[in-house]
Amino acid sequence: MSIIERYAANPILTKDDIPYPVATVHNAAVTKMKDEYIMLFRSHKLNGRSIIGIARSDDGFNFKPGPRPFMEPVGVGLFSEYEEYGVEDPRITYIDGEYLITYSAYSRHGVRIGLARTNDFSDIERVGFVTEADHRNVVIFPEKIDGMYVCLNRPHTDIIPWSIWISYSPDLLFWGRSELLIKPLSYHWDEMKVGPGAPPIKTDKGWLHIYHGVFSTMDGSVYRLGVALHDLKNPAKVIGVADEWILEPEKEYERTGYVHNVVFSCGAVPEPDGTVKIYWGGADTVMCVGVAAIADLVNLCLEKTRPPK
Ligand code: BMA
Repeated sequence: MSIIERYAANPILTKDDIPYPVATVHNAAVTKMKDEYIMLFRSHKLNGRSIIGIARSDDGFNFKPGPRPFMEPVGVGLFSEYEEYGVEDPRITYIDGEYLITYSAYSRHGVRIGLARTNDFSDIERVGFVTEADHRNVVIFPEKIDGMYVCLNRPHTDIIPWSIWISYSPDLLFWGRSELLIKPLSYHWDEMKVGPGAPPIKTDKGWLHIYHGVFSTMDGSVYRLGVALHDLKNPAKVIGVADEWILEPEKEYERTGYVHNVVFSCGAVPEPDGTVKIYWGGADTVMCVGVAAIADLVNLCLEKTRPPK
């Protein structure tokens, strides 16, 4: 039996549900605003560049998309220069009464991370860029720790396999004190690269972090999901990284599509009953959801571990 139970009616959102022309619906951030689930999903437009749409749900499974895109590259100022090729893979963190949205901004200068904020998912304010080029997958912790904002991120480098780092900020704009926490492990399912997935979830045993890992095969790359647990007071301390993946492309909607053999998560919603709804893009084409017991994921990090780096 799988540690994540796939929702029987997956995929939960596809291009056919969207009232404007898109080729894909994937890699969505999901959060709860009062009793409503809000999903920000990535779509390829028909020119191959990405935008972000919004969908809402009462139960976390049945989502109704909004009539128009939520975020598109803006045409003015610094943002126009750095978002020219599209906005991708959002993450949402609710902290101090507002929702922070991090996203990958692509341009002729590479990929970097933009930060936006909203109180209500109708008005959105772009705050700034929080990295230079060659960073993706920034997830912000839902609490400040010792007065600092904390994030996990993933710089690109030719020197080592792409790894998960931690950084701190007093004001959300300036980030530093960076340290490498989790590296791909040779001859392992995540040996090619790892990257933060969903923003970390607070549990009594530590911060639970769902990440993605990539393995290269003769048939292309396979994207899977894994879990790690970070110390509550000092998240730079990795308590355990599970040796086994928690989800791999198995279903047709994960194995075939825009990019084959991909499950990629940007969001998970913990529920009061001790479960977590995990959202993932299938084959960069559709959105899917599954449910896991938080305790099972935590135990996997504690009981079957591999070295973090
Ligand atoms: C990564 C990113 C993700 C995508 C994945 C699989 O490099 O581009 O957005 O889901 O590849 O194609």
